[in-house]
Amino acid sequence: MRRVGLILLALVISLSIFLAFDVDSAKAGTVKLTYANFPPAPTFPCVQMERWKKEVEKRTNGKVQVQTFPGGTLLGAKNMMDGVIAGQADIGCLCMAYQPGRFVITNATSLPLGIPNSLVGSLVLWDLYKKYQPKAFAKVKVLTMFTTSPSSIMSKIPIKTLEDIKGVDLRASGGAAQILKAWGANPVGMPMPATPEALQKGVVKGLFSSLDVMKDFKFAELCKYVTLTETVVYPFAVVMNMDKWNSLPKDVQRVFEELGAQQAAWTGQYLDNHVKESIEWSVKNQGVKVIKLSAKEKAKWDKRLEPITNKWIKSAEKKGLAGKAIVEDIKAFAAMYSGK
Ligand code: 3IO
Repeated sequence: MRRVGLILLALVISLSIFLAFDVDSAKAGTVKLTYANFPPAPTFPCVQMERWKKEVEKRTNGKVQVQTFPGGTLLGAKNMMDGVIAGQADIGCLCMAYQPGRFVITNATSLPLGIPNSLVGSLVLWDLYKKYQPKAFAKVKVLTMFTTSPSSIMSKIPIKTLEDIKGVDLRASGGAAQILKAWGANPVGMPMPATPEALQKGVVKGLFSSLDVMKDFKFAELCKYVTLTETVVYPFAVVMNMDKWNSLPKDVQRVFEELGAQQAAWTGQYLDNHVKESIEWSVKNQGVKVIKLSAKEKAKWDKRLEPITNKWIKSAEKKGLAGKAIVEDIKAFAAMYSGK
């Protein structure tokens, strides 16, 4: 008799465990995703990540839950793409300028072609990606792309002329580094999160990037001068592990697809506004001086950039890419989105 009681008790316990699990998995159908990012949480790539997370959780009625990892806590600037391919994170945000040889087509957006702001840059980059479907992304699902606003020089010393910039160590990556070289600076390549220490230690005298970082990385505390060159953007991509993508329910895939262009536009608009705030804060709170090149000086700086695009076209065509068409498309898309 006692034995039967024990067996019954065991049955009841296993049944309730079974039911508890069942409730759990019914509430589930829940998809949990990890999203890795390389710079610190307050910077724009992470602000757009949080916006995407919120939007996805809302549009899927909580069916998808995204756990975000800012500050390189899951994957860093240079292993982002391979880490996502390997499944160390489900989703990752990367700056393509850090691997210029790997992302040749999309990095063409950092040629000096006159992209005027982050919104236009982001829409142009997304269209370029859609049109050319670069092989570099064959192993991942691309969720969105966006660019910074055009780069300017932030430095510890005032730079007003080509004589001033000659031989100066300035941090930049990818296409932006080529621009600095043409102006006669000495470009030093490293991802953005390594830059605060390089500035602190005096390894570089400044950097060449989008001006949001004056505030978000507090570079305004060290770099008291901005030379407003507003030349070339840095392109970014948000990629997802392909197996993970294929495992998603169709309705979730639809939400992600729909967000691709919308997220590019949102990020562009956010950054354009944020760059304005950052400059204002730098001038008002940090006493930063903003230097505008004289028209005569600007013409000299621009002239130095003229060979860059043709050189890029030749080298792209040697690799079997439609170099000229890519450049023409970037110019045409940029003109269209600028309302020209
Ligand atoms: C950038 C990268 C990480 C966080 C904020 C940022 N603002 C502009 C960039 C561009 C970039 O990747 C770079 O290295 O200049």
